[in-house]
Amino acid sequence: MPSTQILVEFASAVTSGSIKVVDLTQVLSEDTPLLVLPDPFGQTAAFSRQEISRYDERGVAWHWNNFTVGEHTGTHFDAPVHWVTGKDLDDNTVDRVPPQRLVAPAAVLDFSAECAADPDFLLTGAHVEAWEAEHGAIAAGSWVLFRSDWSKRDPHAYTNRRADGAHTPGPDASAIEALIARDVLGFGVETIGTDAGQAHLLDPAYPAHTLLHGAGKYGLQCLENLDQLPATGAVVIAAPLKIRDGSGSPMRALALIAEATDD
Ligand code: 23J
Ligand code: MN
Repeated sequence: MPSTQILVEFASAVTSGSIKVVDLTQVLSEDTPLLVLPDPFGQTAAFSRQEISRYDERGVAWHWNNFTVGEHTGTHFDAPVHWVTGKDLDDNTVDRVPPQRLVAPAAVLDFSAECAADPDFLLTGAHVEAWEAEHGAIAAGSWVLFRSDWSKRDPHAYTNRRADGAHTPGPDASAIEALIARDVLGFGVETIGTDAGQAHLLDPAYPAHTLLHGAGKYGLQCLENLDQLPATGAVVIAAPLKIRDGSGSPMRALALIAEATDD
């Protein structure tokens, strides 16, 4: 049974640094890379801000801004209502994610070497099984985070757009089916979408969005610092803004990890 002692120990471990807090969040700015969909589809808005005052006649002692941003710009959370397959599910919007689900364990699948060798690398169900053979079964209710090291790329190589669209790694349908079979909480990536850049060519098109959201699962995109996380044992805090009926939201995503000790 949990006792108050667990939280006392937890709080002192965070304070002392024996539990480390890793920031998984990109800086959100006018320079944040954007998903670009082909014509004639609508586009997500870049981050922009409008100054209200800066210690001046508009506000002598205070500085503040308004800002504009897409629900799916920068490090963000995808709710099931984002995709047509999740549109009729209960509690499918960001404001209705149960708060208990905003804190969850993470399995980190490192396929960065494969992604370096092939920008169109597709994670499959066989890759998920191979990872489990080494690290153990993925627990129900976990985030599955796909480490591609994409967040280490410069902005041009990050979006990796060519005439035929973006070339970035992602899962195929078999990988997402494996995760749904394990009843994961959702799937998180370093790239702009939970789907690969060429995922419109897969069957079904956009398998991560189509299958995950149809199963009531969540997505996380544009994560950073996954290379600082252990394969298992991290706890992720990923909390979207509580936008009424929102399909997604920029957020601050954090991971808690136990620092290695000598014992
Ligand atoms: C809309 C349409 C296609 C995609 C996306 C959004 C995303 O990646 C997203 O941010 O959810 S692939
Ligand atoms: Mn999204």
